[in-house]
Amino acid sequence: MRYILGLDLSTQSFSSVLIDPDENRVIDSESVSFGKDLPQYKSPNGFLPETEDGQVHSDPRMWLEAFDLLLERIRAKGIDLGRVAAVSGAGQQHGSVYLDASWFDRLAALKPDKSLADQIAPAFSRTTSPIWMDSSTGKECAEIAESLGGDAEVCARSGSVAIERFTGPQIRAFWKRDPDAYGNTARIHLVSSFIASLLAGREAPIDHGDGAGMNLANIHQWRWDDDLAKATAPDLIEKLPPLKPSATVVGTVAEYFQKKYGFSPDARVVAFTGDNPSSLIGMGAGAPGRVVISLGTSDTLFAAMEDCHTDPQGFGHVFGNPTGGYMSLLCFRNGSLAREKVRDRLGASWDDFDVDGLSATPPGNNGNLMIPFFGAEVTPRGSLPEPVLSGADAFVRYDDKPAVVRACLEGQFLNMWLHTRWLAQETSSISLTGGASQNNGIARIVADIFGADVNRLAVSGSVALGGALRAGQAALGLDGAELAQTFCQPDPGSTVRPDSNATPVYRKLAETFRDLLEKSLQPPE
Ligand code: ADP
Ligand code: XUL
Repeated sequence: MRYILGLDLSTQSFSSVLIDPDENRVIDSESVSFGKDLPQYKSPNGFLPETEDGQVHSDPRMWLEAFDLLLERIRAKGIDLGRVAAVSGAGQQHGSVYLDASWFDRLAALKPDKSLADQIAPAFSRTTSPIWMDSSTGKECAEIAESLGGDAEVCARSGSVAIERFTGPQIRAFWKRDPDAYGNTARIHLVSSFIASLLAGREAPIDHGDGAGMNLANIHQWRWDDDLAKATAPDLIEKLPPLKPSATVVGTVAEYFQKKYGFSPDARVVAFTGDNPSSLIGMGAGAPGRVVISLGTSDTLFAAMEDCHTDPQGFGHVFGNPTGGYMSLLCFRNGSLAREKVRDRLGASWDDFDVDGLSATPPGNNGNLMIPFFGAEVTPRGSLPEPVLSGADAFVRYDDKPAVVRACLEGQFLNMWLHTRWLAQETSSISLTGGASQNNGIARIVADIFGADVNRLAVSGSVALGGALRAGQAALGLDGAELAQTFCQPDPGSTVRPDSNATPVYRKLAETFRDLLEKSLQPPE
């Protein structure tokens, strides 16, 4: 009997899924919540409080502690991790980890009688890690673009214009803010390649899926771009691990994990990727056709691309598809956390966002509209100190709960619909994933706004599942299409079909929403 393990180090949690590819079963799912399980890091949503200039960081020791805790929980359930034949996984995209020269020796000499955090933390040349929510690097983006001759050139090479949360601009900001600590940095990993390195006890590469989220890779030749690297920070390429295909086998599971958690010395580690590219595979959307909307901490929309084309407005991205070729991605920073803020401000519950709660108001919300951004947004790029509400007096005062709930959701998904037109991709069916995807009210609004069937998969946790499926393919030679057929089937009872009366209402409302957005949005902080 052999198992495959998939891991997911996302914004708010570190999760796992264990599958048996021969019996076609999910054996176990486990999760460590940073906020609930590791409160000592004072990061209720997985990150430290945002600074006034828009910096958002996480403590990488928290990730290490969560890694040990996650594996300990699986082991404590009596699951035999010695059966794991292959492992892969994903990290939240763009986040970066900064290590001094001692990292290489520490990595090779991990001892099972001590924790990962105790052994690795002394190697951090930057004690906190900037994550994807950081919007503090507008100046650095402009400098990188200028040095390349404009946004269009950065986008043509890297698949995206220079973007605040992308790793290159973040590295440049670090170099400018603390040149000594940058000089003391021997290796910069992404969250994904950092975890893969630990697991293998040796340096793991950055894969094409996550590497494209850095504004540093040439996505046509799949190599670090000299000009982009020079425009970012001195001597940068030597501080980066190599850029490799997502299917690269890094090695076998390190002795630390064998001794501590019972892994076999033969278990193979496949390069990790970003959470969105991993979810593409976990949703069975590796080949063009299925559009995925992920409703995690951020909301994202992504799909495998038939041809590599970029967003003329500069909000969307092209990443490597872990199965080869390319994928598109749009990220909306005001996802679940914005829904939670609206919910809490109204004293509401998720039931108010579900089908029954929404039944009190009609599609189009009697003209009540909301731009539901709290602070910075990335699609479109800009900022609002508070959401903008336009409509009836009681609504604008937050006194009409059902109307505010509907306006929040309609605003989020009208914004998503408007900014995904450049993909020019048929969306006859959409697969939803992420924490909020279980909410049928949200699924209904997505179906009606996009005019497409919406389904959910039978297996939840598509990011970790994507890791397991990729590991099965790359390390065990299993057939990707067969794995997807088995593990990525839509749950037949979950399909929500669009209401043909509602979609035309939303097409018209999208124009009004766009006007309000253009009038209201302020430049990035
Ligand atoms: P991430 O992978 O980014 O850490 P998840 O995909 O686990 O995030 O999603 C977590 C989010 O899901 C929570 O922040 C919460 O707001 C949201 N969520 C959970 N249940 C519901 C629900 N029934 N309706 C709406 N949102 C929900
Ligand atoms: C994608 C993005 C987020 C993170 C965290 O560009 O910034 O979706 O990957 O989930």
